[in-house]
Amino acid sequence: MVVSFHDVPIIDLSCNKSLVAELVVKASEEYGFFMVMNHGVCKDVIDRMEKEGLNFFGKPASEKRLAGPPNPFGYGTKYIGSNGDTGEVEYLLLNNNPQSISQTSKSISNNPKEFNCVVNDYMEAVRNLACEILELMTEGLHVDDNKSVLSNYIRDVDCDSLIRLNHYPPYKGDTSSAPSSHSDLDGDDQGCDQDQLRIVGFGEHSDPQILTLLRSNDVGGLQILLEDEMWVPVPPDPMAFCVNVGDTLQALTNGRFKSVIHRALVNSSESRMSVIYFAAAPLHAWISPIPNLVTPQKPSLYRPFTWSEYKKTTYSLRLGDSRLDLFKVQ
Ligand code: GA4
Repeated sequence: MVVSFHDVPIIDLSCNKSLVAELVVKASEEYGFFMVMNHGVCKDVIDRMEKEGLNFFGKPASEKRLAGPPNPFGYGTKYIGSNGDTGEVEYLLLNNNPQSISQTSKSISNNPKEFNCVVNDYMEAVRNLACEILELMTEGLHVDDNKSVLSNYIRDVDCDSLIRLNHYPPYKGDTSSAPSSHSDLDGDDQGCDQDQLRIVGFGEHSDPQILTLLRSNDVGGLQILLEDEMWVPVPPDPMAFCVNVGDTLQALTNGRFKSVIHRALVNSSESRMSVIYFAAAPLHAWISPIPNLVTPQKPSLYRPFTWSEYKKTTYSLRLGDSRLDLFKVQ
């Protein structure tokens, strides 16, 4: 079977802290993915961000194009990265620090000041949540007296984090041109609702950063790939955040956590919008495993690298390429 009903881990952050820390570690080891409930991010902050996204994507194409191209920030459609990847998606890539009213914000919103304020508030709230999750991970791994050993990377003022808004309009195109050559899309429809098409909105990949926090409206489409090559649909839940382990966290944990391969399929009747926060280290930061996770039995899997070096490699490759393998110790 290709796509299955399978429970993805859902963790209630309001439960007992040491239990939560254990669950977070277990999910990061087994799936590289989990959902969090009772996360403490204010509904108003989420709603304002969602509204800005809907306002923007609701504009005529000619107006949206004025906010592009997305290099490195701004509006893009269909083309993902610059090495030939495409998808049925339009998106906005936003800077970590939109304090100053950039040219991009001016072309995104009629009220760029308000837009920047909304993005700043969202960024701060999700950064705090990401720090809390990284600290739970350190606690659950029992590796370091300094509980901030991971969260310090993304708390740094120079961190290279970013926000991405993805919009998948209902797909009205020719579904007979579905990627039938992708054997993984050929299976039965289990796990997909009726409107879920086998058209790829955003192709399979892992995230290069440390941690990803994704929130979407109540339309499904996100799927994660399990180790046994099974695609598992993630149930849409606007109240939850989906958490992905990124490649950098896989390296920092010496391979103990797995960066999750995921993709997004499109829907025939409803549009899906997701807001994604990618928590990254500063460009100059060195990425090498937490010392306690390196032992004679488990020597370093990857050579040390800077985030800048990893990012450069990532952007020189295709979406679905496995880049971390290039950093393996021979
Ligand atoms: C995947 C995760 C983030 O969305 C992103 C993407 C980036 C882009 O869209 O420009 C990349 C992709 C992502 C990995 C490989 C390269 C770069 C597109 C692409 C083909 C913003 C990121 O950091 O890496």
